[in-house]
Amino acid sequence: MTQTHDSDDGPTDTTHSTDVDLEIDAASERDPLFARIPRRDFMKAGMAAGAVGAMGSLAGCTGILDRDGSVSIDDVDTDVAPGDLDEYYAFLSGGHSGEVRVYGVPSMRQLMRIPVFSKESARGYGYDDETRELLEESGGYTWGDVHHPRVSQTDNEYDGRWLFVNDKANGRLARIDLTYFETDAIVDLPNQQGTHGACALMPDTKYIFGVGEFRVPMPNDGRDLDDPEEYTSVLSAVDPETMNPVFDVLVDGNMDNADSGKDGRWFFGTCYNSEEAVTESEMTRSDTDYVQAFDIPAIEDAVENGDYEEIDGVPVVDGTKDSSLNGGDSPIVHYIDVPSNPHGVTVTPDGSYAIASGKLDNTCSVIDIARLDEVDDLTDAIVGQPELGMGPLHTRYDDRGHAYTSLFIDSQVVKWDIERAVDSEPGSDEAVVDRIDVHYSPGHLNTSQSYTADPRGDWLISLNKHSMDRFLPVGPTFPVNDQLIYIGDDEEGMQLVKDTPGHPEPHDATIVHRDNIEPASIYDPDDLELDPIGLDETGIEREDGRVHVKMYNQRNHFGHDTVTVEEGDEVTITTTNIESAENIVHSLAIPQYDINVKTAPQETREVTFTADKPGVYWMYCAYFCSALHLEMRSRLLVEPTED
Ligand code: RUQ
Ligand code: CUA
Ligand code: CA
Repeated sequence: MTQTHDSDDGPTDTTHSTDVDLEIDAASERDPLFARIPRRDFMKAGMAAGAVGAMGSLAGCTGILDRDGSVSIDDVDTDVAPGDLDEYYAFLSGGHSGEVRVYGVPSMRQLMRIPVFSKESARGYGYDDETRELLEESGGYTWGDVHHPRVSQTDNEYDGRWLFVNDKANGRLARIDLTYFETDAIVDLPNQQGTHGACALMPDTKYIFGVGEFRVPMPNDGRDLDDPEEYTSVLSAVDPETMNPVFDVLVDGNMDNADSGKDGRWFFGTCYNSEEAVTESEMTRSDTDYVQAFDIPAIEDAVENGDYEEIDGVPVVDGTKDSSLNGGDSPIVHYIDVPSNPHGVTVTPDGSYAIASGKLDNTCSVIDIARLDEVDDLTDAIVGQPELGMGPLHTRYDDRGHAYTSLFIDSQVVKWDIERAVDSEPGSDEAVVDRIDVHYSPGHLNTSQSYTADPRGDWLISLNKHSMDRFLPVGPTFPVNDQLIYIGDDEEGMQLVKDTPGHPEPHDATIVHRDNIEPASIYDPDDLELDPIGLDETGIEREDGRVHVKMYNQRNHFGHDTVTVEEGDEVTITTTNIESAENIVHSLAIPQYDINVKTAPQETREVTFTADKPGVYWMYCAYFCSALHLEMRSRLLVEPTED
């Protein structure tokens, strides 16, 4: 989604304007997407704003026209006092920074950053041998584009084991171990470029799915370069334990976002490029695109029966419309026509509906999952299509039957009643119960425990792409704005609680109750590959130009005061933090050798380098650990070779 705006535009607060035409003109100037929405939809948007304005005067409902974006938070206990802990973890994707960020909710304090696809010196990630190999063996790229963090579940409840994220840039999925809050596996999906959605099959995280957005030839080895009809897009299933690909499903069109049903059978994806086109104007030509509904057990049967072609080591099952596997009574992929270019799709907490957001259409489509087996015409499974506002992108849930949809163009979050949407006419806005302005242009939003069968319905984070006037200016690259909204009071309506500036660029978040996560505070050496180096196990071993330095580290020294090697030696240093007290982290930094390896208590890491620069190098601890932190240093002497 790109947006252009004139620098003197300022924020366009559409809900405060009474002149509908004016607000549309301002918005269409800012957003080329806007200009493409048919005029009738502009009128509908105007009408919708009017209708909600009227509703705002009803007793007990805070109208949007009263909102100025700085709602009083008197009634909401949002403060987490110094020394108090948050109730929730929020895992935010880091977009093209290649990392994941951990926030506390409701404080919105940033607690930790977890590097995934990019090196990060403070965590030593990409600097020790193991994490360097992880990055190298998964393609050797220096960055990734993380959009969608999903926490593993057992029985449709977050189980705190793993967090999975995608790399849209290089077609990868990664796994973060939530005991240690660190990346422990990355898989490069062989037949997929532009892995967008990252989701798991529920209720028990049987597979992780990479959702292939970019259509490319398969294999993408130089064939069919300019032959777009030969390009393909696949859904890739990965085993969460081994992180190995299990199967791919070839689809018509492409895939964008996705979500799982709750009972292990259905998996849903959106497709905005049913045109199978390569330009933006062609991709928006058709009036309809699809929601794809994958019947996972039927796909597993096809794999079992050998109904696949193996490409790049992965069984690829043909799920295109013309496939014989889609011919009979139980197709493996259902293609449900929905209005042009849908974006997000999520399944309601009770597993009844898959709700796809319209993006170019002002509605969401509510698909009754049980009807997929019953209807002849799949569009008959669409049982509701509420009019919500302009640019609906993503939808999440509370515990009271409401859905919350982000409106990119209207810069709002709209709250609506799911059953009321089913009961009302398609295109009516009767289901809307509340709207709130956000600042500005929300992509994703998320609510506490939203992907589970049991959302909490108290907090919502709106992840806004633009922040215009919300923060002190910091030059032409603006922070994004992650806003915290309290949704726990249906009478008062949604209340904006906090603005949180963010580094580019979170897309999505998963908000998990702290009871569902059990992080370790020191390492269990049994969980690590390397054997620890204890107090009596230091040593320097030398064999054929290879030097192995074994040393521990603790307050305030390393296991060797001096390490002497020869120019050209290949040196491996194994270092164990032998502290048993929590929170005492050390690092091994070696100047001019580009090394900074972190070790937390009971952690062992290894780093290998060629000692190609003769001289004296002060190996030191870069992690502030104690009063004698500065003194925690030893010499690496690299003796010049004699000619
Ligand atoms: S998708 S908001 Cu990955 Cu909506 Cu970005
Ligand atoms: Cu150890 Cu600073
Ligand atoms: Ca399209």
